[in-house]
Amino acid sequence: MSVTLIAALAAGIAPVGAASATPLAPSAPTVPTAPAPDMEGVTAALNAAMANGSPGAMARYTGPGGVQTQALGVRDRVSGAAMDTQARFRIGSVSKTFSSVVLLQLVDEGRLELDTAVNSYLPGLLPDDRITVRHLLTHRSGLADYTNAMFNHTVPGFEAVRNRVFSYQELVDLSLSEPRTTEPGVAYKYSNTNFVVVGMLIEKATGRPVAKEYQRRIIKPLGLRNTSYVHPETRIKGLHARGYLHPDESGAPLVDSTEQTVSWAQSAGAVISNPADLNTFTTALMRGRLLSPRMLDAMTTVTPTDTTNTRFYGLGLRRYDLSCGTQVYGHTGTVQGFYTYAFATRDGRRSLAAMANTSNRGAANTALGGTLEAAFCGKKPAPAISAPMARGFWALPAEEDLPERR
Ligand code: HEL
Repeated sequence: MSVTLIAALAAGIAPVGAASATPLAPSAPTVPTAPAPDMEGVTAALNAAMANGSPGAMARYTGPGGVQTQALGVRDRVSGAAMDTQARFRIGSVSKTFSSVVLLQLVDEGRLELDTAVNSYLPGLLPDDRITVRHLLTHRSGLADYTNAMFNHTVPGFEAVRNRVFSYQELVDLSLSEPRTTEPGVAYKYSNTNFVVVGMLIEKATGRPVAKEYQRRIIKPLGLRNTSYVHPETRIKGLHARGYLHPDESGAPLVDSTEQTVSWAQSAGAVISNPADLNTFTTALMRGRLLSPRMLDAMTTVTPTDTTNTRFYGLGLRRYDLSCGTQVYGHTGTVQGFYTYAFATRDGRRSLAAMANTSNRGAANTALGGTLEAAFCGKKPAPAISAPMARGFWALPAEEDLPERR
């Protein structure tokens, strides 16, 4: 239950506004001071996730003042073990950002091109030669998301696939058995199929499994000791949180969904990580440690995903515009038993990773999203907030991409 302030500065970042030996000349440019994180607000958001059905929740923030963490509730309902900010968990679609980084590195190496047809690399895979690599990364291919039908009925859908091992081709075939949702390039429509095809492209271009490419291009260079691509092994090794899935039927007991192959997602969602590694990943990404400036520009060039003008998507990357005007980049994840948020500011100076060990409970996910406002916008002076602002960004449902699953 304790808020831990770790004095060591995160990743060697100099504190903004720290005392300087030489006074600044009046004309010196001023560095805008980032608001201190509102850890009480973060704690309130985690408590709200728990009040909405999550057994536990946690967050880890890094910024100019150091690292601050909060862990509440339990990571194991049977043993009663407390939630732990070092625990590993399934990060779901935050994996898409990992896949996107690998693919964009391959573009930089001249092995793939963003505006080339997928079929020129994987002949005959898709029924439309107009679908490009960029359409996949921006969710504008029109390829149906086979997981909508797969998980239409939550627990039976999950139990039917939790131990299954799919080939990429089988997943693409599931998508192609459904009508396409849009003409290529015309509209944003989130689909796991896009990132399954991204995985196929990575394997085709490199001749190696995606697990190896994540390892050599991201995990090893950043020293992410708690991060791995795990498929089809079903266990989460080491210290981890157990995940608890809410059935659709109200009042039905939670289903322990920790062990699964995640074969239905693979390169769209099979990475396991922990908060510190997610902070390191999003920070490194924004600071240009993983991509060239050209590729990072491409990745962070976004279009809106809804009509609120606060949510955007780039290349395997979300941008959320918070109520204080701060923009944060990263991804969200929903995999049975786990909700995740992993975001950083564009300069990489501040980052937040938050997790609740439950899913199929939109209110818990929305509440967890409240950690972003608190962490990046800091404390809000009550009288200064207008009524619409006070209702806040996070009055919006968290699963805007998934209306059929609320
Ligand atoms: S959905 C999302 C999230 N993404 C997409 C991906 C991921 N996760 C999935 O596709 C999992 C779908 C089933 C999840 C399951 C539950 O809540 O555990 N729900 C049901 O079975 C409902 N019937 C767009 C939300 C993202 O944030 O990007 O992760």
